[in-house]
Amino acid sequence: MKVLIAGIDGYLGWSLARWLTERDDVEVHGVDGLMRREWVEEVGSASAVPIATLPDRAAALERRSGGPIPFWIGDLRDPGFASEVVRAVEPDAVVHLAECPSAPYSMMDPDHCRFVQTNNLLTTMNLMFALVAEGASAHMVKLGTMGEYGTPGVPIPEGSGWLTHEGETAYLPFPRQAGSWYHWSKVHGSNNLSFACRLSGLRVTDVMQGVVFGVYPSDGDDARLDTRCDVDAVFGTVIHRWCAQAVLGAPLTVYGAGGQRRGFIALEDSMRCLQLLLHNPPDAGEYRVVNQLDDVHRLDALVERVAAAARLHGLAAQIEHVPNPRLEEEDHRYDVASDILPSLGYRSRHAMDADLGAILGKLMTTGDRLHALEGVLHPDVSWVGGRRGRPEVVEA
Ligand code: USQ
Repeated sequence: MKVLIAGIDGYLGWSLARWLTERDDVEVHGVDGLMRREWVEEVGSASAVPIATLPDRAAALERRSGGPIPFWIGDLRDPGFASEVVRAVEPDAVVHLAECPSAPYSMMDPDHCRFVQTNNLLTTMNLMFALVAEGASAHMVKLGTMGEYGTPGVPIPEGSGWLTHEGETAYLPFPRQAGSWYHWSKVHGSNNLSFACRLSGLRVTDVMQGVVFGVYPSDGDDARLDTRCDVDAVFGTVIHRWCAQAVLGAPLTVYGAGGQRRGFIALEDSMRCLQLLLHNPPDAGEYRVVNQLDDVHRLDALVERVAAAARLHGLAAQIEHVPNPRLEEEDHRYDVASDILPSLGYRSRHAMDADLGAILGKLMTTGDRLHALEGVLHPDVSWVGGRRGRPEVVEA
């Protein structure tokens, strides 16, 4: 199988390139505009784990796997470029991870909202039309998000459900209630893909993924193979941030009351799921929605678990509730159906405490690099006020 990974330079994209070349008989090709590096730099941050350039990573992976990892560098917002790549690679599947993944980034101001939505919608649309032009036989695995559903207060089905209105019942897409401009960009992309399947016979798996955490298992031999790990308040996801705060001796920040519930999945399990979906494509014309998460955790319980793991590493982890910069419910129900992946044979293999230990261990080796990120850990993007900016340091 020939797989094109769009967004091969990102946290998930690079992990997937490694996973498929090291554990599967799959020919991996990649495309990336290297924008994630620029966005993170724009907010004054960097990956806490140092990462090599894409050519260096690919060279290291080629050496490891023995086969070439061809990649293209370019902007998938350009329809000509997207078509050129798809035409040249002739993939059996495209894993589309080439979107801006940050809710806070999209909430900074109207320009960042416009950027995130146009970027995410155009890359999806361009890949979609490129696949249709090539006959629509390739399978697109598109990364959506569990955040598309929001927290509706009733059980969340896998994409669609039986909905009753005025006494009549029909099987319909479940209403989406996203909580940031970024999460809405994913909803709009989902709608477009669902229509493209009906219209053009495209086959799509739209992955509603929970919050991913973890560092890629390191063999300790070639640091160029490492995947990124962001911990700042804009691009860092919550578990990575708490681990970084613990290592730095800063309080672990819980936004608001802490009764928020989210679905989480370990990086390796996320890779396992994507691999399984690639090997089990939907029929031509089918738009398949998959909820990809393992455990649902309440944040106030989860933070205790991260703090306990940190204490085992000799770190004095304190917990602090800070005013919530987001507009989100802080105590709610979260019952999510996730049946398709288990029906394909998926079983989670991760042990959360071991994964937390691995993240903490990795961050503890980063030394000055992590300390340099101390200033970008505190949330400075508010859902209602945009980017507040950090307080200026006044020289005496
Ligand atoms: N949170 C804290 N403290 C922090 C950071 C976050 O309490 O220091 C809280 C947030 O308020 C939120 C939860 O933790 O309730 C998750 O926040 P997050 O920043 O880890 O995740 P989120 O912004 O929802 O987005 C992340 C990824 C995104 C993916 C999504 C899956 O960045 O790409 O789509 O997780 S999900 O959350 O299921 O929608």
